[in-house]
Amino acid sequence: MALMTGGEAVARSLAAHGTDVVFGIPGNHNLPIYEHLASNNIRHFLSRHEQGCGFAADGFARVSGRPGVALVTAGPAVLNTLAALSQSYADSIPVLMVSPGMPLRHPHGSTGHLHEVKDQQAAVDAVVAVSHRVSSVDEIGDAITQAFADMTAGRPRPVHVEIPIDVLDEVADTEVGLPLATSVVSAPVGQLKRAAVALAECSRPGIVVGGGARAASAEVLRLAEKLGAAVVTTTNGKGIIPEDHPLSLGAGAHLHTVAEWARSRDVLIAVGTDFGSSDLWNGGWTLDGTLVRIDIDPRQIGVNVRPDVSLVSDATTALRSLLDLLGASSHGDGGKRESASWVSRVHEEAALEGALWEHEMKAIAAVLDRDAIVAGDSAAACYYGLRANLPLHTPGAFLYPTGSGTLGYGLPAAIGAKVAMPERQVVAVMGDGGVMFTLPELAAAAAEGLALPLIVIDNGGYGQIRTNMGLRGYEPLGVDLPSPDFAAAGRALGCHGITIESPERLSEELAKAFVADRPTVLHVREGGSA
Ligand SMILES: Cc1ncc(C[n+]2csc(CCOP(=O)(O)OP(=O)(O)O)c2C)c(N)n1
Repeated sequence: MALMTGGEAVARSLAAHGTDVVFGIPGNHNLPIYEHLASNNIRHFLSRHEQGCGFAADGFARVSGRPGVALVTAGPAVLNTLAALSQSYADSIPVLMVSPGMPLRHPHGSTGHLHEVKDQQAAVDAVVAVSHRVSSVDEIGDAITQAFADMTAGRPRPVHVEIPIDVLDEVADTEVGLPLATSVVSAPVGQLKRAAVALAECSRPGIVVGGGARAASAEVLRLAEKLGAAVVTTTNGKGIIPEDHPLSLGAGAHLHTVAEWARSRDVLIAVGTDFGSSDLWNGGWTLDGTLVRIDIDPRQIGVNVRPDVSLVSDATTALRSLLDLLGASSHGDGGKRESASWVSRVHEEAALEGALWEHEMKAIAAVLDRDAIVAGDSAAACYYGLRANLPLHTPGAFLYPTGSGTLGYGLPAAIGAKVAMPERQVVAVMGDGGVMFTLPELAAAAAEGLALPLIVIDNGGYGQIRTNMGLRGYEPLGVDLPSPDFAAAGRALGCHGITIESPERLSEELAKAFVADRPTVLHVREGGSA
């Protein structure tokens, strides 16, 4: 026990859980927490809008495997984080948002208190897994401990801890929240044996992995090689096996050839994926074989596609058990030959779909390290171009707003990733529409001297929406945006800024940007030059 304010209890409890950086913006109400960040060795990264704090915490979590923390003030600041938290919820990313709330005895309704919201906690609770409002200094440690347990045991999802502003300043004799040991969920042996028998007896196995398999890449690869099974990943699973591996079908789960491949499997094993339409947007898959599904969340395991064998389990644990049960048996060679023909057909379809961005993809690929991290946005260049055409080789290497499709994600998520992994290449790729949602975050990255390239692929507006209006026979409305000079905008915000006229130049400038003293905006006109 020790005497401390609520603000100090928050900072000390975060530090006790390994938090060494928070993405935040200070305001009058959260100052009692700010007072204790430095003394607890917590670095403060100053974002330029609270949505940027949320996205950066998300990017940090995706590449580090540790929860990202956003620290904002009450009211409008909290509301500004909601689209980002909702994105993290959709993609099962562990993000903790810590915020003040109205005083303990604040009545609902309108009293004119600074940053008052009718019901702040209910607003946040609508988009996160759990929002907890503490009512005393004593509760703070436990609330932070519980928040980390929620994010790290079971399905990771965003959580919120709200501390009333009077509690932040109150002094009490209390304890710091310490981490809880959380156990790993594993499937019953009987179910594992059923799955192993199906795999041992099949002749055309296949594997699909989603974000829930990020920590199990070694096991996924071992199983694929043992079975000779090709592996397709969802967008969030991109890179779980190296995409130049002969058994990798890449991340184009929506492609027609992939749906055909999936249908022709006599056993398909799905790990940590929801079969969501934001991945399978061409109408989903029809499966004729046996579906073995591994998911840590019992509420998820039957969603969209009903499994024949369901393994509610942590992915690594279930895959290790299956590998043990399969023992030395292997029917890899025939499978590898069959898989090879699918791999080339899938690559052909992906290349056709991404043809418009072919030169940019090649120019980017030419200068990427094997462990490079790419943050995309809800832009056609990302979902048609780089998702299935830019090979990435490590789990969590592709940051993308899959489920919620929130524009503006790419840049702040890349910032969070670069803060987590300063030694790795990180690049953001965004459309000219989406980049305007979070462009000010460039100033935050510049202030920290991050060597972060931002490639803006400019088609003069909301390209995909323009296309969809055309398909419906509408006159274009609200989709044509006069292109700003993005290179100049970058320079005005403290970055380097370059207008790119050719793919060769993109490779050259990107290579320089990866080692520059600050971020670099690379403005590319869709199809080649600006
Ligand atoms: C926050 C948010 N608002 C609106 C949309 C709807 N939307 C989806 S794609 C798109 C156009 C994006 O334009 P751009 O980033 O330039 O990419 P492009 O479609 O041109 O490739 C819009 C407005 C969205 N996904 N997210």
